[in-house]
Amino acid sequence: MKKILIFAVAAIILISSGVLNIFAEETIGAAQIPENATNLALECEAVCEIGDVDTYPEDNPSLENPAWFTAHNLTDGIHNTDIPTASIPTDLELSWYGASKKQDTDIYITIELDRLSDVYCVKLVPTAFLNGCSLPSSFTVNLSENGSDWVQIGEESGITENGGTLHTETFEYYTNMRAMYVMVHVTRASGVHDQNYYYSGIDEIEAWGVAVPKPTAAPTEEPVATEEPAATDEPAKTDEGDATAASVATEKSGENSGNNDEKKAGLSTPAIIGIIAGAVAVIAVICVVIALAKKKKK
Ligand SMILES: [Ca+2]
Repeated sequence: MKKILIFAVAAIILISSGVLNIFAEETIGAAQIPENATNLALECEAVCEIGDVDTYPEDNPSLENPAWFTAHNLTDGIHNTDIPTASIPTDLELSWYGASKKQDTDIYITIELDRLSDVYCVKLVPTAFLNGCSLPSSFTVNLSENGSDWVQIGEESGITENGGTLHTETFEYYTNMRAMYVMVHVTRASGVHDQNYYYSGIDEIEAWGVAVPKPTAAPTEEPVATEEPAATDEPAKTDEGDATAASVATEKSGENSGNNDEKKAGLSTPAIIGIIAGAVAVIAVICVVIALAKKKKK
C-alpha cells in the first residue's frame, strides 16, 4: 500500500508539471508580449549582404538609388501606406528593395539591437508599393545572441511566386528568447521583375521585446574620488569628469531599477508554473501522510 501511494504521488507531480508546461507552450502568441515591450529594432542599422557571392555575383542586396529604396527604411518606424499611384515623389522613402538576377537569391538582412534583449515577436511589414506584391517569395526569420548561432523562428515559402499576390497584412513571428541580432534570410525573390532583375521589397522589420538590464557597477570604486583633490593642476576638468560620471551613474541606476520593475511584471508564466507544481506536490505529500496515519490507527 505504501509503495502504491508513493507511486501515486510521483505520478501526480510529473503529470501536473507536464500538463502545465504544455499549456504554457500553447500560450505563446500576442498575449505573451509584456505591456512594456517596445520595437527594439527602431533606428538600428540594417546590414544587407549577399551570402553566396560566387553563385549570385550580380545580385544587389539593397538598392540605394533612387531614394525610394534604402536599407534605412527597414527600421525608420515609418509604414508608408499612402503612396501616390500617378507619380511618386523622388524623395519619398518607401522601403527596402533587393534586386536578384534570378528569382533564387541569397540575401541576408541583419539588424543588431542596441542591447541583449528578451524578444517576444518579430514583425515584418510588406511595402505598400505595388501592394506588397514584391514581398520576398521565400524567406526565414532568425534570432541570435552572438550573431553566429541562429535560431529560426519563422518561415515563408513561395508566397509571391508569380508577382501578382497582394500582401497588405503584417507578418508576425512569436517567440520567447534572448537575442541581440535579428536576421531575415531571403532565398527567393518575388515574381515582380523587369528585364534585368527580380525584386524583393520590405517596408519594416520590427523586434518587440524588453532589453535585458545591465549589471550594476560594484560600489567599491567610490574611494577613487578622495584621491582626486591631490591633482590641483586641472581642477576644472576634474569637476567636469565627476559631474559626468555621476550623471551617467544616476541614469544607469534609474534605468536598471526601471527595468527590474518591468522584469518583475513580465515574469509570470514560468513562475506561476513553478508555484502551482510545487503546491500540487506539497498537497500530495500531505495526503500521503494523512493516509498513512489513518492506516496505522486502523
Ligand atoms: Ca519603413
